[in-house]
Amino acid sequence: MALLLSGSCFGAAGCGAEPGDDGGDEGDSQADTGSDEDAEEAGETGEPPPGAIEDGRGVYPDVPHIIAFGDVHGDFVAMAEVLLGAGIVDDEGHWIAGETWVVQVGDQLDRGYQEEEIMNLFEQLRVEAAEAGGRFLALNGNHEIMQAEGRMDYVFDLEAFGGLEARVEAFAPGGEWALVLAKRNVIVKVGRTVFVHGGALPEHAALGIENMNDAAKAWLVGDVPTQPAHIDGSGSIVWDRTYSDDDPDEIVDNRCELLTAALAAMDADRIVVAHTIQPGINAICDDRAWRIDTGMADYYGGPIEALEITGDVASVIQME
Ligand SMILES: [Mn+2]
Repeated sequence: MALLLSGSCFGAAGCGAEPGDDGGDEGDSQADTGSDEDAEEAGETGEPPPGAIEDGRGVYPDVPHIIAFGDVHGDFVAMAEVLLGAGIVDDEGHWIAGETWVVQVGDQLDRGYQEEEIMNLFEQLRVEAAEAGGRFLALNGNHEIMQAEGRMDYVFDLEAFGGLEARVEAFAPGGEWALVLAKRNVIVKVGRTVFVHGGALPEHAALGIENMNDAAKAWLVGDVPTQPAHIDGSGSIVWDRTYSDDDPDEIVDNRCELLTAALAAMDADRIVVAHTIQPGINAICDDRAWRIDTGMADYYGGPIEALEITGDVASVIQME
Protein backbone atom coordinates (compact mmCIF):
# COMPACT_ATOMS: atom_id res chain seq x y z
CA MET A 1 0.00 0.00 0.00
CA ALA A 2 2.44 2.60 -1.23
CA LEU A 3 -0.08 5.40 -1.09
CA LEU A 4 -0.84 4.73 2.53
CA LEU A 5 2.78 4.48 3.52
CA SER A 6 3.97 7.54 1.60
CA GLY A 7 0.98 9.57 2.74
CA SER A 8 0.90 8.18 6.21
CA CYS A 9 2.38 11.17 7.92
CA PHE A 10 -0.28 13.48 6.48
CA GLY A 11 2.14 16.36 5.91
CA ALA A 12 2.05 18.75 8.82
CA ALA A 13 1.26 16.09 11.39
CA GLY A 14 4.68 14.57 10.66
CA CYS A 15 6.18 11.27 11.71
CA GLY A 16 9.64 12.54 12.51
CA ALA A 17 10.17 10.31 15.52
CA GLU A 18 9.82 7.05 13.64
CA PRO A 19 13.14 5.20 13.58
CA GLY A 20 14.37 4.81 10.02
CA ASP A 21 12.02 7.40 8.62
CA ASP A 22 14.02 9.55 6.25
CA GLY A 23 11.63 12.44 6.51
CA GLY A 24 9.76 11.94 3.22
CA ASP A 25 6.56 13.74 2.34
CA GLU A 26 8.37 16.21 0.09
CA GLY A 27 6.32 19.01 -1.35
CA ASP A 28 3.86 18.98 1.50
CA SER A 29 4.41 22.54 2.49
CA GLN A 30 0.88 23.86 2.20
CA ALA A 31 0.15 24.63 5.79
CA ASP A 32 -2.67 26.79 4.59
CA THR A 33 -4.98 26.83 7.57
CA GLY A 34 -4.58 28.04 11.09
CA SER A 35 -5.23 24.62 12.54
CA ASP A 36 -2.47 23.03 10.47
CA GLU A 37 -0.01 25.63 11.62
CA ASP A 38 -1.13 25.21 15.19
CA ALA A 39 -0.76 21.46 14.94
CA GLU A 40 2.72 21.77 13.47
CA GLU A 41 3.75 24.24 16.10
CA ALA A 42 2.29 22.02 18.78
CA GLY A 43 4.34 19.08 17.54
CA GLU A 44 7.53 21.08 17.75
CA THR A 45 7.02 22.55 21.17
CA GLY A 46 5.35 19.63 22.87
CA GLU A 47 2.35 21.84 23.56
CA PRO A 48 -1.03 20.22 23.11
CA PRO A 49 -3.07 21.55 20.20
CA PRO A 50 -6.02 23.86 20.69
CA GLY A 51 -9.46 22.28 20.59
CA ALA A 52 -12.49 24.07 21.85
CA ILE A 53 -14.99 21.30 21.20
CA GLU A 54 -15.42 18.85 24.01
CA ASP A 55 -17.01 15.45 23.78
CA GLY A 56 -19.90 16.11 26.16
CA ARG A 57 -20.83 13.71 28.94
CA GLY A 58 -20.91 10.55 26.83
CA VAL A 59 -24.55 9.76 26.05
CA TYR A 60 -25.67 10.59 22.54
CA PRO A 61 -28.72 10.01 20.38
CA ASP A 62 -28.82 7.35 17.70
CA VAL A 63 -26.99 8.14 14.47
CA PRO A 64 -27.22 6.32 11.13
CA HIS A 65 -23.54 5.48 10.70
CA ILE A 66 -20.80 4.67 13.20
CA ILE A 67 -17.25 3.42 12.62
CA ALA A 68 -15.18 2.16 15.55
CA PHE A 69 -11.60 1.02 15.81
CA GLY A 70 -9.34 -0.18 18.57
CA ASP A 71 -5.89 0.24 20.05
CA VAL A 72 -3.32 2.05 17.88
CA HIS A 73 -0.50 2.31 20.45
CA GLY A 74 1.69 4.98 18.92
CA ASP A 75 1.61 3.53 15.40
CA PHE A 76 0.63 6.35 13.05
CA VAL A 77 0.88 4.10 10.00
CA ALA A 78 -1.62 1.55 11.30
CA MET A 79 -3.89 4.37 12.43
CA ALA A 80 -3.63 5.97 8.99
CA GLU A 81 -4.53 2.70 7.28
CA VAL A 82 -7.72 2.50 9.33
CA LEU A 83 -8.66 6.12 8.75
CA LEU A 84 -7.95 5.97 5.02
CA GLY A 85 -9.33 2.47 4.52
CA ALA A 86 -12.60 3.25 6.25
CA GLY A 87 -13.02 6.52 4.33
CA ILE A 88 -12.67 8.71 7.39
CA VAL A 89 -9.89 11.01 6.12
CA ASP A 90 -8.35 12.00 2.80
CA ASP A 91 -4.69 11.40 2.06
CA GLU A 92 -3.77 14.63 3.82
CA GLY A 93 -5.47 13.51 6.98
CA HIS A 94 -8.55 15.69 6.80
CA TRP A 95 -12.04 14.53 7.71
CA ILE A 96 -14.12 13.35 4.73
CA ALA A 97 -16.66 11.20 6.58
CA GLY A 98 -19.41 13.83 6.69
CA GLU A 99 -21.95 13.01 9.38
CA THR A 100 -20.41 9.68 10.32
CA TRP A 101 -19.55 9.20 13.97
CA VAL A 102 -16.16 7.61 14.62
CA VAL A 103 -15.22 6.10 17.96
CA GLN A 104 -11.63 5.14 18.77
CA VAL A 105 -11.94 2.87 21.78
CA GLY A 106 -8.80 3.97 23.64
CA ASP A 107 -5.09 3.16 23.87
CA GLN A 108 -3.51 5.69 21.57
CA LEU A 109 -0.37 5.89 23.70
CA ASP A 110 2.60 3.68 24.66
CA ARG A 111 4.41 0.94 22.75
CA GLY A 112 5.04 3.10 19.69
CA TYR A 113 6.88 6.11 18.31
CA GLN A 114 4.24 8.51 16.97
CA GLU A 115 2.16 9.17 20.04
CA GLU A 116 2.15 12.96 19.79
CA GLU A 117 1.31 12.84 16.08
CA ILE A 118 -1.68 10.61 16.82
CA MET A 119 -2.88 12.80 19.68
CA ASN A 120 -2.56 15.93 17.55
CA LEU A 121 -4.40 14.38 14.60
CA PHE A 122 -7.20 13.15 16.86
CA GLU A 123 -7.65 16.66 18.25
CA GLN A 124 -7.77 18.00 14.69
CA LEU A 125 -10.35 15.39 13.68
CA ARG A 126 -12.45 16.16 16.73
CA VAL A 127 -12.90 19.68 15.40
CA GLU A 128 -13.23 18.82 11.71
CA ALA A 129 -15.77 16.06 12.34
CA ALA A 130 -17.98 18.28 14.47
CA GLU A 131 -17.83 21.03 11.85
CA ALA A 132 -19.02 18.52 9.22
CA GLY A 133 -21.91 17.31 11.36
CA GLY A 134 -20.21 14.09 12.46
CA ARG A 135 -18.14 13.32 15.52
CA PHE A 136 -14.72 11.91 16.22
CA LEU A 137 -14.70 10.51 19.73
CA ALA A 138 -11.39 9.20 21.06
CA LEU A 139 -11.83 7.43 24.38
CA ASN A 140 -9.31 7.10 27.16
CA GLY A 141 -8.06 3.54 27.59
CA ASN A 142 -5.94 2.09 30.34
CA HIS A 143 -2.78 3.42 28.67
CA GLU A 144 -4.09 6.98 28.72
CA ILE A 145 -5.10 6.62 32.36
CA MET A 146 -1.67 5.15 33.17
CA GLN A 147 -0.05 8.39 31.96
CA ALA A 148 -2.14 10.36 34.42
CA GLU A 149 -1.07 7.92 37.14
CA GLY A 150 2.57 8.62 36.25
CA ARG A 151 3.03 5.00 35.20
CA MET A 152 5.39 5.19 32.25
CA ASP A 153 6.09 1.45 32.18
CA TYR A 154 5.26 1.00 28.49
CA VAL A 155 6.78 4.17 27.04
CA PHE A 156 8.95 3.30 24.03
CA ASP A 157 9.72 6.82 22.83
CA LEU A 158 11.64 8.56 25.58
CA GLU A 159 11.62 11.84 23.60
CA ALA A 160 7.85 12.07 23.16
CA PHE A 161 6.00 14.88 24.91
CA GLY A 162 9.24 16.66 25.68
CA GLY A 163 10.94 13.69 27.33
CA LEU A 164 10.04 11.48 30.24
CA GLU A 165 10.23 14.08 32.98
CA ALA A 166 8.14 16.60 31.06
CA ARG A 167 5.77 13.82 30.08
CA VAL A 168 5.06 12.86 33.68
CA GLU A 169 4.32 16.49 34.51
CA ALA A 170 2.18 17.09 31.43
CA PHE A 171 -0.03 14.05 32.01
CA ALA A 172 -0.36 14.43 35.77
CA PRO A 173 -3.85 15.62 36.72
CA GLY A 174 -4.11 19.31 35.83
CA GLY A 175 -1.15 19.10 33.43
CA GLU A 176 -1.46 20.31 29.87
CA TRP A 177 -1.87 16.87 28.27
CA ALA A 178 -4.10 15.65 31.12
CA LEU A 179 -6.39 18.50 30.13
CA VAL A 180 -6.53 17.04 26.62
CA LEU A 181 -7.43 13.63 28.05
CA ALA A 182 -10.07 15.38 30.16
CA LYS A 183 -11.86 16.51 27.00
CA ARG A 184 -12.55 12.85 26.26
CA ASN A 185 -14.71 10.25 27.85
CA VAL A 186 -13.93 6.83 29.26
CA ILE A 187 -17.25 5.33 28.18
CA VAL A 188 -19.82 6.51 25.66
CA LYS A 189 -23.21 5.38 24.40
CA VAL A 190 -24.24 6.30 20.87
CA GLY A 191 -27.79 5.28 20.23
CA ARG A 192 -28.08 1.71 21.54
CA THR A 193 -24.33 0.92 21.50
CA VAL A 194 -21.90 1.39 24.41
CA PHE A 195 -18.18 1.84 23.72
CA VAL A 196 -15.57 1.35 26.44
CA HIS A 197 -11.94 0.27 26.38
CA GLY A 198 -12.13 -2.62 28.86
CA GLY A 199 -15.72 -3.39 29.71
CA ALA A 200 -18.66 -2.31 31.83
CA LEU A 201 -19.98 -4.76 34.42
CA PRO A 202 -23.31 -4.27 36.17
CA GLU A 203 -21.65 -2.47 39.10
CA HIS A 204 -20.09 0.01 36.68
CA ALA A 205 -23.32 0.45 34.77
CA ALA A 206 -25.07 1.28 38.04
CA LEU A 207 -22.85 4.35 38.41
CA GLY A 208 -24.20 5.83 35.19
CA ILE A 209 -22.26 6.61 32.03
CA GLU A 210 -22.31 10.38 32.48
CA ASN A 211 -21.30 10.15 36.14
CA MET A 212 -18.36 7.89 35.29
CA ASN A 213 -17.15 10.43 32.74
CA ASP A 214 -17.70 13.41 35.02
CA ALA A 215 -15.69 11.77 37.80
CA ALA A 216 -12.85 10.81 35.47
CA LYS A 217 -12.65 14.37 34.13
CA ALA A 218 -12.76 15.92 37.59
CA TRP A 219 -9.70 13.87 38.50
CA LEU A 220 -7.86 14.54 35.21
CA VAL A 221 -8.28 18.30 35.44
CA GLY A 222 -7.07 18.26 39.03
CA ASP A 223 -10.32 19.26 40.75
CA VAL A 224 -10.57 16.02 42.73
CA PRO A 225 -7.41 14.49 44.20
CA THR A 226 -8.48 10.84 44.24
CA GLN A 227 -8.56 8.67 41.15
CA PRO A 228 -12.06 7.20 40.78
CA ALA A 229 -12.25 3.44 41.40
CA HIS A 230 -14.06 2.79 38.13
CA ILE A 231 -10.95 3.80 36.16
CA ASP A 232 -8.40 2.42 38.62
CA GLY A 233 -6.98 -1.06 38.27
CA SER A 234 -8.05 -4.50 37.15
CA GLY A 235 -11.71 -4.26 38.11
CA SER A 236 -12.17 -0.95 36.31
CA ILE A 237 -13.82 -0.17 32.99
CA VAL A 238 -10.48 0.51 31.29
CA TRP A 239 -8.85 -2.75 32.44
CA ASP A 240 -11.66 -5.30 32.74
CA ARG A 241 -11.47 -8.26 30.34
CA THR A 242 -14.70 -10.05 31.20
CA TYR A 243 -16.12 -9.69 27.70
CA SER A 244 -12.85 -10.04 25.80
CA ASP A 245 -10.70 -12.71 27.43
CA ASP A 246 -11.39 -16.22 26.11
CA ASP A 247 -8.42 -17.82 27.88
CA PRO A 248 -9.83 -20.98 29.49
CA ASP A 249 -8.06 -20.09 32.74
CA GLU A 250 -9.50 -16.57 32.82
CA ILE A 251 -12.88 -16.86 31.16
CA VAL A 252 -15.87 -15.65 33.18
CA ASP A 253 -18.50 -18.34 32.73
CA ASN A 254 -21.54 -16.15 33.31
CA ARG A 255 -20.28 -13.20 31.28
CA CYS A 256 -23.23 -13.13 28.92
CA GLU A 257 -25.56 -12.87 31.92
CA LEU A 258 -23.43 -10.06 33.34
CA LEU A 259 -23.59 -8.38 29.96
CA THR A 260 -27.38 -8.68 29.88
CA ALA A 261 -27.61 -6.99 33.27
CA ALA A 262 -25.09 -4.28 32.39
CA LEU A 263 -26.77 -3.47 29.07
CA ALA A 264 -30.16 -3.29 30.78
CA ALA A 265 -28.77 -0.89 33.36
CA MET A 266 -27.34 1.30 30.59
CA ASP A 267 -30.44 0.96 28.39
CA ALA A 268 -28.31 -0.38 25.54
CA ASP A 269 -28.34 -3.30 23.10
CA ARG A 270 -24.65 -3.97 22.60
CA ILE A 271 -21.18 -3.12 23.87
CA VAL A 272 -17.97 -2.57 21.91
CA VAL A 273 -14.73 -3.22 23.77
CA ALA A 274 -11.01 -3.29 22.96
CA HIS A 275 -8.04 -4.00 25.30
CA THR A 276 -7.66 -7.74 24.68
CA ILE A 277 -6.14 -8.62 21.32
CA GLN A 278 -8.31 -10.71 19.04
CA PRO A 279 -7.30 -12.53 15.84
CA GLY A 280 -9.89 -10.35 14.11
CA ILE A 281 -12.92 -8.35 15.13
CA ASN A 282 -15.57 -10.71 16.48
CA ALA A 283 -18.59 -10.87 18.76
CA ILE A 284 -19.89 -13.08 21.55
CA CYS A 285 -23.14 -13.36 23.49
CA ASP A 286 -25.38 -13.27 20.41
CA ASP A 287 -23.53 -10.35 18.84
CA ARG A 288 -24.06 -8.16 21.90
CA ALA A 289 -20.35 -7.86 22.81
CA TRP A 290 -18.00 -6.87 19.99
CA ARG A 291 -14.25 -7.19 20.56
CA ILE A 292 -12.37 -4.87 18.23
CA ASP A 293 -8.74 -4.75 19.39
CA THR A 294 -6.93 -6.59 16.60
CA GLY A 295 -3.45 -5.58 17.77
CA MET A 296 -3.04 -3.50 14.63
CA ALA A 297 -0.06 -1.52 15.93
CA ASP A 298 3.36 -2.46 14.63
CA TYR A 299 4.37 -3.79 18.04
CA TYR A 300 1.78 -6.57 17.68
CA GLY A 301 1.41 -6.78 13.89
CA GLY A 302 -2.26 -7.74 13.85
CA PRO A 303 -4.78 -7.11 11.05
CA ILE A 304 -6.11 -3.64 10.30
CA GLU A 305 -9.86 -3.72 10.86
CA ALA A 306 -12.71 -1.50 11.93
CA LEU A 307 -16.28 -2.09 13.03
CA GLU A 308 -19.06 -0.42 11.09
CA ILE A 309 -22.52 0.02 12.57
CA THR A 310 -25.20 1.07 10.11
CA GLY A 311 -28.59 1.34 11.71
CA ASP A 312 -28.85 -1.84 13.75
CA VAL A 313 -26.39 -3.87 11.66
CA ALA A 314 -22.77 -4.31 12.75
CA SER A 315 -20.16 -5.52 10.26
CA VAL A 316 -16.38 -5.71 9.97
CA ILE A 317 -14.29 -3.64 7.55
CA GLN A 318 -11.01 -5.35 6.66
CA MET A 319 -8.36 -3.05 5.22
CA GLU A 320 -6.08 -5.58 3.57
MN1 LIG B 1 -5.59 -1.62 26.75
